[in-house]
Amino acid sequence: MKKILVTGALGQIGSELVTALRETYGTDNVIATDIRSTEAEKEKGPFEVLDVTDADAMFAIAKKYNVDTMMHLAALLSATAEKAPKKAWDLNMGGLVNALEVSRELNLQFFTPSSIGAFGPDTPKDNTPQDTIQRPTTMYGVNKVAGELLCDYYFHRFGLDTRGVRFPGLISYVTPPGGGTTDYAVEIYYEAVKSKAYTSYIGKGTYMDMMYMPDAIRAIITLMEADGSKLKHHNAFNISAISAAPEDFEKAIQKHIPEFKLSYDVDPARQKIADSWPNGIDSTCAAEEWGFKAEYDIDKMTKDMLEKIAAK
Ligand code: AKB
Repeated sequence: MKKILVTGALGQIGSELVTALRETYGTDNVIATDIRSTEAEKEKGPFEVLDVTDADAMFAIAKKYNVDTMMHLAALLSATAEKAPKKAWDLNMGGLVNALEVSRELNLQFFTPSSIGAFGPDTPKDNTPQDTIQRPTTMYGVNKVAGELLCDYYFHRFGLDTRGVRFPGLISYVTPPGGGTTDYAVEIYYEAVKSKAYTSYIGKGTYMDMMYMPDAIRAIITLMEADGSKLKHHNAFNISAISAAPEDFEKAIQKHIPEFKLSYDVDPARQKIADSWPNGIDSTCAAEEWGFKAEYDIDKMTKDMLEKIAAK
């Protein structure tokens, strides 16, 4: 990776990925794009407004900056996609096909994230294997499975160097997520600092995979830098760090804020999505093929989240 185009650069992953990539590869070698722009973003480094459904515009930007890598992040998350399934299909699949086509035409190394949302109710719930039954029941999941297959297709059919991971719910203090099912695990920290109480829309005992953003960013860069000849899988690597239910966050937060109170007001729509996802996935293939290892467990992450949010 020498010159990288990032779509969805102002989103939860993009905002931290762009910073990390610029630190590693140099500010001018990372072209941030998003559907909206701010003056502050333009001052930080190269930035272009890009609607990922506009293939010509995407091609023109990739060509203008002579990039050799595409990191395609722009997408609607699970809860939003469930409210607007057709829009999700158009954006998630249309954007992905455009990004793959631009990468094929310009021979770019390619990264896009899949998600634990690519699994469904028939998937083994615990220690979910890398290769297993998926059959998701959400539009987001359908998009993610189709995307995983499409990336594999471009690898096998065109020899494009496509790579990707299945992200758990990502937790960060920098940019809030929007429209996901796992967003409660970010909100809980902000509310713990602000009001020492949080009402969870996900019910007690609902386990999902979670990961602290520094582990997620390190995973992307490590996978992209990995020796391709050692990869048996290329796309959709399971990666996991923390399998947790709301009450696990409650306990971890109470170690720092003993008076913190968690209550529940379950949102049936998001609970249904959460119930269809695994409790925890097995990341052995990612560990074996490119050395993935998470550094943050729930306690280490909680300490850092609470300190950083309080400092904000
Ligand atoms: C969501 O909840 O939609 C995302 C995800 C797990 O892909 N955070």
